[in-house]
Amino acid sequence: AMKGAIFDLDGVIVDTAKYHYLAWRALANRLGFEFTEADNERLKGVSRMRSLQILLEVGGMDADEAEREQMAELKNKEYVDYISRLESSELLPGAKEYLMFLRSRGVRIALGSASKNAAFILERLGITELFDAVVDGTKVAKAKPDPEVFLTASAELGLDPADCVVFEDAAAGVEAAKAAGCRVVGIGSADILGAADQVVGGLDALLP
Ligand code: G16
Ligand code: MG
Repeated sequence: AMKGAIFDLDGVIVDTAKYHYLAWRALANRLGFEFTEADNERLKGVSRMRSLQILLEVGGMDADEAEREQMAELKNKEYVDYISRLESSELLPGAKEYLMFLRSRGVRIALGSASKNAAFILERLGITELFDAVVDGTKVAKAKPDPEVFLTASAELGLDPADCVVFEDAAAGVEAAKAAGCRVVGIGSADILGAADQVVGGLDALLP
């Protein structure tokens, strides 16, 4: 039975991908090239510095460490401007309801996100109190598909990974969860999330 539930943030609880996209596109334009929504698909679930590396590849650009740090900081400033205006109406359908449903059943709940802005986003959405543990990009060293984020989240819940279910929208996240020994529910399309144990369109589909 499911004793713990570990949720990815972007694409599972809230659609912050559109704000990541706007901020990355602004950076690309400033650097003198286009960055499309199709290009942005490659950044989902991927860490900030790895995202920048992909973006620079798209633009056929090279940058040294110091320049990359500066670019990432610029992008993040713009992204934080967007998410400062985030409202609870932007929660994905069924997200808050499903978290509350699981809590009512005694399931322990963790966040397992790559984002360094996760705690701030949970605050903006007013759902911080629904989580027993928050594991995000500030706490883990190795990005998904490495299992670290989900192993840490299970440990913080005091549970065995085998007793935890992970909810993920990115292929790298599904891979990470399987590697951690968790069950995985993919959120999105089975074409991309075929490695998951089950795939649903959104958390609303899991409500009783
Ligand atoms: C999210 C997004 C990624 C983003 C990453 C890091 O991950 O899906 O696109 O690059 O966080 O975000 P930040 O720049 O805020 O640290 P997740 O794991 O919540 O899907
Ligand atoms: Mg995600």
